[in-house]
Amino acid sequence: MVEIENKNNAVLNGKYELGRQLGHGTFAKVYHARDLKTGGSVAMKIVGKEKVIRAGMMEQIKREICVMKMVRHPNIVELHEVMASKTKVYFAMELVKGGELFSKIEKGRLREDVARGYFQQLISAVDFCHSRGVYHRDLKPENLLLDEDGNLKVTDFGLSAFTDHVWQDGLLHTTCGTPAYVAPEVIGKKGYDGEKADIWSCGVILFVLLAGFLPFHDENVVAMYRKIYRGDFQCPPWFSSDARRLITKLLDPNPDCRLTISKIIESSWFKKQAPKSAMFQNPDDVISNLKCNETETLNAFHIISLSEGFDLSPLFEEKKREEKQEIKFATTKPATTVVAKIEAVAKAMKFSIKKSVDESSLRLQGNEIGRKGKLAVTADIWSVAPSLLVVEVKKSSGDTLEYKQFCNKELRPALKDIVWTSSGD
Ligand code: ISQ
Repeated sequence: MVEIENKNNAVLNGKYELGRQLGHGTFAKVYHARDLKTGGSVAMKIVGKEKVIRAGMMEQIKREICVMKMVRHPNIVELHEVMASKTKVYFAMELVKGGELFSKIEKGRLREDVARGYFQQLISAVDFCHSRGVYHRDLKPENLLLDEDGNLKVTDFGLSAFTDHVWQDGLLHTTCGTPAYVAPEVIGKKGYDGEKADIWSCGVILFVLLAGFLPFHDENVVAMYRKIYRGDFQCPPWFSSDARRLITKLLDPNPDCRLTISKIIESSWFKKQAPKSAMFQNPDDVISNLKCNETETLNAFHIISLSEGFDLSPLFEEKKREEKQEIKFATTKPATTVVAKIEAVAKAMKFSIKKSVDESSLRLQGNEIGRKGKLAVTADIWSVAPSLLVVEVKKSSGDTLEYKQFCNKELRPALKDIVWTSSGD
């Protein structure tokens, strides 16, 4: 095999013509390549050989690569061929053209149904590989790609020895700077079960899809490790109770108590039908990114501010709240009263209503086609203290002006009586 040093149009093994670079990690680079015989395109991953020695793992990794060369699954990037020179290993893989799933998250968290669609595809891929004795051990955003139809494709299954985490000297080096997706027992290096470690990473991925930020984060890496070890994270208020329950069981620091794949598949959150839209890239999939201080659970400051009535958020949030066009208020009334009030408005306006099973979320949709299609509005209700609920109403589709009119003329007057104010006005 002739050594290739990143030269465009260089021919590899007389078979693949290398093109432009698609991406890179610290040790691996991925290039576009053309199969000279078929004319087809592939993604060529090139890894330096000296980086891949992982104590005691080589035989298993070789076996896993053999399996990956033989199997096909719609949510797994196909491994066509593995070649090696004296110093490098070359993986010819299916070319996936839709980019990384996580470039979507940079724009904002995903709607719960859209996140579910991706998570179902992720679990399908993970289950398929696990049932064949192949583990990923390094599931993270860079490994989740989208094809042209918006389907999820997991890459690097069975290639954990070729990733950026290198164990050569017995220590875990996370050269990409964050162990954010790595299970506590992997960090602890006590010897771990690849299946359980992958499930943990799936839990982190699901959290990020739904939240738009990491469950375990700290500027200080030691503090982040501590949070991972303790399973110390908080779900933001917009997570449904089913999603919360599932994530809490996935991010159990004790691998023996962590949910198995069959239990994930049985869970009520997972089982809900994925809508067609989950399969397509659609700007409505993304809920605008919120800054860190807004994404946290409400603090005393927020509650005091809410106690002044409609929409009086802390000063530093005022502009953003105006931009988001949301209604947010606190109420001491029970959730059934809030739901009944919102339902009454929807019925009077001939809007259709969909409620989550636990009635913590309502989606109202107008039946008239407005300037930007039908107006759809979501109301989320959650408890912040005993007998204190927060209600958040947002436009999910349609025209902003029509939404504002709906809020000001219909919704606000109907909710006025249940808004809690500390002054009692
Ligand atoms: C396939 N297609 C595009 C990019 C890729 C990156 C890594 C692995 C496989 C890939």
